[in-house]
Amino acid sequence: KLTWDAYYDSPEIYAWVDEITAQFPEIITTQSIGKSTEGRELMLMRINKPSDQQKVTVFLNSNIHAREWITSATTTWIFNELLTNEAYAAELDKFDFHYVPVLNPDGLAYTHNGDRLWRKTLSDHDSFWGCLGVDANRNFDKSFGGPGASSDKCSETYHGPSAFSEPETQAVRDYILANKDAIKIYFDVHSYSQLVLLPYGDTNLKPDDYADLLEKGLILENALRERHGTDYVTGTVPDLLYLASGGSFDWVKEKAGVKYSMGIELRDQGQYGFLLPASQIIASGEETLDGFLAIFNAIRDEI
Ligand code: 0X9
Ligand code: ZN
Ligand code: ZN
Repeated sequence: KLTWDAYYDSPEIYAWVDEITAQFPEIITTQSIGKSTEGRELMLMRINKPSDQQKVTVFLNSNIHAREWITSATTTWIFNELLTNEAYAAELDKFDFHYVPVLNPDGLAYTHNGDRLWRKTLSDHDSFWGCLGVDANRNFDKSFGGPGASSDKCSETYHGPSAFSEPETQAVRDYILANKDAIKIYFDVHSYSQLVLLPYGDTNLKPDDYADLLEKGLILENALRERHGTDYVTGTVPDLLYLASGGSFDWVKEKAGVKYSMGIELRDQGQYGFLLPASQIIASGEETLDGFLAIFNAIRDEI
């Protein structure tokens, strides 16, 4: 039972998915989009409420990086709230959601029972030193192996032996390519630093439609700040962090053609970092839901 006053591993998160799906069978369907290296299900929720209105489809994934526990905590809170709080009923008439709560369940399990600060997947690519895992957010086929990724199998940012070497990134690729005409918005949820991340990550060049992305990113930033005064900053990955090739939202924008393809780095700014107290989950959920609804509606108004 998720109570959002603690952090959970994928079995508890998937139990919540099953429970809420049973509660709203006419709105939610679930499907497996693949299996992780260790055989865990990569579960996707489709939230599709029958409605007369023109819907905009949003794809969102969290916990691509294992140690970023606040990401699945925040997104499960958000979808639980959207589904159970009547105040948001009208929002479900406007948006369909394709949601992967845990993209890296092997890594997440390892952060619960082995190394709390593990980031990568747990695939075995025959490292001489026995190092495991690939940084799934360096494994997408956009500037694969370029700046900000490592060829060292023991590195935290190891890009993998080839683009899409990981079953977790293959699953996202295949699902998005199969649904790319429907999907209008893609969000990759990370922590920490309180940033709205815009493409690209692999180059200092900005996309041609960067002004549109920046305008929407600022809408998210400002709506999020209103709830609890939490300060976020909006910009491209290299402007705010560093160059990072092979990232998910770069591939989704450039190769799948999803215009509004971006990321967010949730709380905090480094005081607790990845070890953010669970007492902040609900506030993170509240402010991030406000921000997401503001940006989703702004994009929908434009489409
Ligand atoms: O380095 C990353 O993958 C992300 N930061 S984190 O501290 N959560 O690891 C930034 C996202 C970069 N996104 C793309 N390059 N598309
Ligand atoms: Zn991350
Ligand atoms: Zn609050």
